[in-house]
Amino acid sequence: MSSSDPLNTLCSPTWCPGCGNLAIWAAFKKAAEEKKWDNTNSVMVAGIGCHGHIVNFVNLASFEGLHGRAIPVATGIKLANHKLNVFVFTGDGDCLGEGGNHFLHACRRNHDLTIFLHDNAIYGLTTGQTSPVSPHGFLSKSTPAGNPDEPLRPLSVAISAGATFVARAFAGDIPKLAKLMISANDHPGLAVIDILQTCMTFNKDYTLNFYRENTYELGPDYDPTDKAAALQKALEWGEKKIPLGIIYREEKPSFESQIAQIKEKTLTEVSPAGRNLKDLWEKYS
Ligand SMILES: Cc1ncc(C[n+]2csc(CCOP(=O)(O)OP(=O)(O)O)c2C)c(N)n1
Ligand code: SF4
Repeated sequence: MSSSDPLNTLCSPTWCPGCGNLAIWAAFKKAAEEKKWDNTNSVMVAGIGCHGHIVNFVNLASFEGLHGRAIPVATGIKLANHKLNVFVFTGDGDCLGEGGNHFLHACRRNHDLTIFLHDNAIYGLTTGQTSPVSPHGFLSKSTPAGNPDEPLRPLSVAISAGATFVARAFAGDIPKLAKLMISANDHPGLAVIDILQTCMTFNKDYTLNFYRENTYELGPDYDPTDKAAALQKALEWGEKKIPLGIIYREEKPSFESQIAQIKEKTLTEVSPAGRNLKDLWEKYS
């Protein structure tokens, strides 16, 4: 890595060689350089998992929450200072397993967050267990006889819950992913990108070749504003049937734009001077 790059930290990535997180990291830095996302305007929030290590390799203000709790931390930060770009880096286990309830309600409320779902269809950090998006029959440490569950299609959940920018990307195409990250962040409201990434070490089904052979780009004749068609697209999965690109897009007021108390100023700009919190403190302590 180049030491002249202000987004680099002093420590280098510790992900396994060939891990898809390396490509997501490179795409995010490319987008950040182009859009000048820095410590004056942006913050990263991550969950616990291999994906969450990204906060250690980008020189931006960050917070790594508990497993499954990246989204509630991010909504708190966004409400405290809605002028910040708040980026959420979450895993398929983090976002759809323990954090599933938070994902649903963040989509429903249309919080102005940019969510990057590092989707390797496995629990990487805990050394390879089946996740909510692993395929039926998937062999792993936690399902040695084959996964009995059907996989969740996260983008269909996002659309039906109320997210207003819903897209999928393949981590292997860094320039395209960086461009999509910028579009997602430009969108006012909840933006989520399902980023298909490899876990070279534990997921031997969803390999680079699998993604290369089975994904396709949505063409110019696809209309991402048609919700029923988008829902159908979001449910597509299979041989040569995994769509990439913006699947759904809708203009709708974000949660933050509707809150009267933060219309004029961010909460961080409101001085606490003159407010006596002693009585409140005593009542509840
Ligand atoms: C509250 C809590 N529950 C469970 C764990 C154990 N745990 C840590 S990472 C992880 C799964 C990670 O999978 P994913 O979110 O898909 O991220 P990846 O490692 O694949 O990037 C689990 C279950 C934990 N640390 N804390
Ligand atoms: S275990 Fe998988 S997801 Fe984690 S760093 Fe290694 S390759 Fe990447």
